[in-house]
Amino acid sequence: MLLYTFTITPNNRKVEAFVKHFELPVDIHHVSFKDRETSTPEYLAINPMAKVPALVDGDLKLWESNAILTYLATVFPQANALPMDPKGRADVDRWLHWQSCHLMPAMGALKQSDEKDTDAVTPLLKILEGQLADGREYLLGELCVADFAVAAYLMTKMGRKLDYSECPHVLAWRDRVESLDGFVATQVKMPPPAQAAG
Ligand SMILES: N[C@@H](CCC(=O)N[C@@H](CS)C(=O)NCC(=O)O)C(=O)O
Repeated sequence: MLLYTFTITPNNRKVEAFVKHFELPVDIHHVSFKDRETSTPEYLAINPMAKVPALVDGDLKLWESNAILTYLATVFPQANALPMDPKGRADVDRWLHWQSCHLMPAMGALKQSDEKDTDAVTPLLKILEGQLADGREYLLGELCVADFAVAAYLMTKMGRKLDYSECPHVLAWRDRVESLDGFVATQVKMPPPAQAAG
C-alpha cells in the first residue's frame, strides 16, 4: 500500500498519524506541490480531484481522507480503531461526516475571513464538549478513527486560536490525542521566527 500525503494539512496528517500510530505496513510518499506532482497524468489517474491524501492498494485507488481512514481500520482490524457493530459504526460515521460537512467548512470560512471571527466555530466546539463532558477519554470512549479525523483540525494554527474557555474537555482531549505517537511523529517543525536585525 502506498499513501500519497502532505503532512502539514489536517486531512493529510490525520491519515499519516493513523498509519504511524499503529505502525501499519503502508509506504508514505510526500508529494511535491512545488513540482505540481498532483497535476501530473500519473497522479490524476490515482486521484482525479488532484488532491491529497490518496491511497493505492493494488487496483484500489482511494481518495477522501475519511474513506482512507475507515479502509485502513477495516484492513487492519488489529488497530481496533473502528467499531464493527452497526450502532458503533454509525456513531463513527456521524463524527466523520460532521468533521467534513461542518467543522472543515467552518474552519475554512475562518481562514477566508482573516481568522478574525473564531467565535463562528464556538458552537461546534460546544457540540464536542457535550460529547466529552462525561469525562470519557476519547470521542466514543475508546480511541477510534474519529479522534484522528476531528482532533487533527484542532491542532492546526487556526485550531489553536479557537476559544476553548467553555470547552475544557475538548482542550484536554485534543492534547491527549496530540500526544499519541502518531501525532508526535507527524509534528511539522516550523522554522524559528527570523531574528530582528540589530
Ligand atoms: N475532502 C478531502 C479534501 C482533500 C484536500 O482538500 N486536500 C488538500 C490538502 S488538505 C489538497 O490536496 N489541496 C491541493 C489543491 O487543492 O491543489 C479529504 O478529506 O481528503
